[in-house]
Amino acid sequence: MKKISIIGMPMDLGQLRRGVDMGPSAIRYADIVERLENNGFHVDDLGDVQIGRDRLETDPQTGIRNLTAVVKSSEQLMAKVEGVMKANSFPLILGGDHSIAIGTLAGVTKFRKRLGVIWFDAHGDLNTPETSPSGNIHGMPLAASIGLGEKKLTDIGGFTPKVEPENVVIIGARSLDEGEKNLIKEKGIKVYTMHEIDRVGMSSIIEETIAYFRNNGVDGVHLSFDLDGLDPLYAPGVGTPVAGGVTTREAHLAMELLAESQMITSAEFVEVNPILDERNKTGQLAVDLVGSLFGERIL
Ligand code: 4U7
Ligand code: MN
Ligand code: MN
Ligand code: MN
Repeated sequence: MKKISIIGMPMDLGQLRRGVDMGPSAIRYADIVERLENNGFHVDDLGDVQIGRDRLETDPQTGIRNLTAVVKSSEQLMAKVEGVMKANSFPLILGGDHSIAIGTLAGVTKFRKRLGVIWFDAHGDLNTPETSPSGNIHGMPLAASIGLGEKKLTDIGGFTPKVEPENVVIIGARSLDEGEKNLIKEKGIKVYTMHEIDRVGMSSIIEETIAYFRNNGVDGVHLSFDLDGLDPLYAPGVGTPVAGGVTTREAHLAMELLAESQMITSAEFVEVNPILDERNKTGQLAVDLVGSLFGERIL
């Protein structure tokens, strides 16, 4: 039987809104374990990574917030993910803000030479301390993972980069900072903005993404799913909502096609903030999408 290991990462240090540390609880409350068991998986919930609470630091040189605590917590997540990978189980990480992806990818890429990454998000998360308008690390994890920005973030686990820019596909983008736009062009990162989703449809985009990864010869694909990729109508419980996003059905279709491809080898669902949510709508949607990613079908 296929095994899935759930790791809760209740980190809120990558941004300024409290409450995203309750994301893992909200997702568990929506019965993620039962949902996956009903799909025929053996599920191990490994509990939460302990997060240091020293959140008041802003580096005067770089403007980065809570760097020390984020680095420490990311190393712990990396170690847990490594353990799961070693046991040949599927790592499913529940956030927490998107800064957790730095630790997830550090753990996953100890076992992958050429990892593909799908970054489902309204944002690019490609800021470096130089380009960041906020100093918030949750806007930097994709940059850090391709080796750009603060060394303490890029070098977690003792190696960098974790992922090559040509093996990254961003889906759902509609809020990119100037520095991020420049980086996307400079590094040739594949981005499907909302414009492309509207024009050609989600199914073509996922099919193209799958073909792109196959052609690149990746040895696994990580899905980093920021709930703010969805329109705030469907996912109101996020810290940085942007109007004009992906619909619930488009997101399900994406998950269903990825399930069919059997390409996804690790995943994380991030930025669920139950304090900002409406009766756990966003936590429930995360679990519904996990269901589709792991093979649930309407009929
Ligand atoms: B998330 C932002 F400036 N780009 O860097 C920044 F608009 O993980 C937002 O995608 C980042 O939710 C959003 O602070 C990070 C801002
Ligand atoms: Mn994000
Ligand atoms: Mn986002
Ligand atoms: Mn956000």
